Amino acid sequence: MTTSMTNSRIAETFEQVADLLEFQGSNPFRIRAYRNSARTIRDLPELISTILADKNRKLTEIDGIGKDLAQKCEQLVQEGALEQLQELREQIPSTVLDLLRIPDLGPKKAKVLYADLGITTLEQLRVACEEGQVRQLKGFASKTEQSILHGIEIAEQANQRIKWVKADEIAQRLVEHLRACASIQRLELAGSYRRGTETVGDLDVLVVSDKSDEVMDRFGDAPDIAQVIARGETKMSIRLTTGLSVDLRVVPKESFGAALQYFTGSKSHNVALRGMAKKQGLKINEYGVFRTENGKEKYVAGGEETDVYACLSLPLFPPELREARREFEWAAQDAVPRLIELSDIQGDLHVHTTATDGKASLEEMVAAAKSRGLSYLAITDHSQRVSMARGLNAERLLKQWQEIDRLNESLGPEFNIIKGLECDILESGPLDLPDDVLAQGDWIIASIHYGQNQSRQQITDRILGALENPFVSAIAHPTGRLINRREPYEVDMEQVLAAAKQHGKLLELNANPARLDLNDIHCAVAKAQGIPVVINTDAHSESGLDTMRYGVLQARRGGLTKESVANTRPWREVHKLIGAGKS
Ligand code: DGT
Ligand code: CA
Ligand code: CA
Ligand code: ZN
Repeated sequence: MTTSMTNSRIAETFEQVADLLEFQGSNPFRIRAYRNSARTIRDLPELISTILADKNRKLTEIDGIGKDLAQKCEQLVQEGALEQLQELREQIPSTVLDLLRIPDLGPKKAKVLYADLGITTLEQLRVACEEGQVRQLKGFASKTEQSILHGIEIAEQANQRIKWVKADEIAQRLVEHLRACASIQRLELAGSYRRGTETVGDLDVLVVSDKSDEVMDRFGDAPDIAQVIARGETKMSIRLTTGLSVDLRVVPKESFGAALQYFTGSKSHNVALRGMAKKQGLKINEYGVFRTENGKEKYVAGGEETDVYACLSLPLFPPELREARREFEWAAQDAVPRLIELSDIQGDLHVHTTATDGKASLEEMVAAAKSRGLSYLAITDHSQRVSMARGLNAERLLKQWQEIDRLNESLGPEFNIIKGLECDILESGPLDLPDDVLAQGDWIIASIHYGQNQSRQQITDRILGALENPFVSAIAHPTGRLINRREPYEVDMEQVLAAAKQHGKLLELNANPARLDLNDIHCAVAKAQGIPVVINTDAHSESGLDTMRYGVLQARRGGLTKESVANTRPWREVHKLIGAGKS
């Protein structure tokens, strides 16, 4: 029996069956039966699998579940899949399902498009709309063509996972909208968003209310809503015009903690947790923690997340660690790391100014750093190779460093401007400026901007070469990836980490929300090997300094503590740390 077959997965399966049947033009009563049962099952307070496991009970007791559907539930729970759905999928091209994701198109119209114009993909549909073929079909007006074209964009975007930062913007706006609803007693965002993953598939919102209708009305009126995907008693899903979908669940007070735990995930963390619960004779699901006594299930906890974990003698794990990686092992040793926080950061060691491609002057960047409570800032403009950004040659660089010396004198001891440089690692291997120049600075970070398509060996060798240079203190954005836009370049991170360790160098976690390299795994490895990570914004403007929090979030996912991050220390300690790498 597959325990992962939740009610919501059963419901989803029935909905897909209904969609496909409707697409085929099947009997409307049959289709409605699937849709109704999907709704019923989704909102059932008990798990279908629990009822099935009880010999004294039958699924057909549930209103709206006949013999046929009861049998299908059984098959789903036992085999994890439904034969009928697989058969339907074989009969209909899978891309046709993409058509169903277009807001307001629906299976009936999709069927006409397929039958009359042979359309099976979004791209074919776009062409047909643009050529005016669609308006000639029965039931389609030219206005529909316009809205289909718009809908195609939404459907295409719906395929994509969005960057965390974008999800954050949307989530904050949505929360603000929902907060205005007086019927909401508690509200929390769950899912991958809460765990701080690099990209987010959809948002999951959890609400406590005893007026779920009012909450759902408000939710259905969300800013930038494109479509209500489904609305039930306790669950509702919408799609926004950006293509992002948002799931809302309304739960009773006593289930809030359990639901928050469940819907925060990750799935694998939950699976592991359920296994542990079982061993202790407990059952844990989105409604609470239960113990069976005298054949009766007794609610033990569920109001608060802490209580749910406490039932299993576990600590309240920071959401960022809930990936079934090492958190349970740490908990067993009472060694869950105390994760780094934004307020631990004391300085930023990678920013640009108007001398190269920054938007603010040196003085403005310093003032902005001070106003954000930092006590040091390294100015690391680009070196000459980055001609697009008017990179600095030796002469301009040394002039900038003189100016920094002057400014530092006027600033007094509370704030340090660090003479830095982001020195390019040239395509052919060497650094962009000679050692005798680099030697005059305090903080040289090396990075790759050109020749990113070179072989793994070439790129790795370039970085290893930079790590051997006595004047280089860190490698900036070590993999060069841009999330959703550019893959990391080919680089052997194992070798890079080993060389950083050997030469006493630091590795940067770039806080730019599109970069975020090191990734969480790299961070964890760096920590395990004792390589200090430095979290930098790479700010090109004053507000760029505010991206530090994205870097801190990524660091937390990697299990980094205050101690494992270099720029949580005062500059003189960082200076000592890199001094070791220079000798
Ligand atoms: P996403 O949306 O793809 O970025 O990732 P999540 O983690 O937000 O996934 P989502 O939205 O599908 O579900 C939210 C959470 O709900 C997930 O992290 C764990 C929980 N969950 C959903 N479905 C299942 C399931 O079948 N089994 C278990 N154990 N947990 C589930
Ligand atoms: Ca999600
Ligand atoms: Ca979801
Ligand atoms: Zn930079």
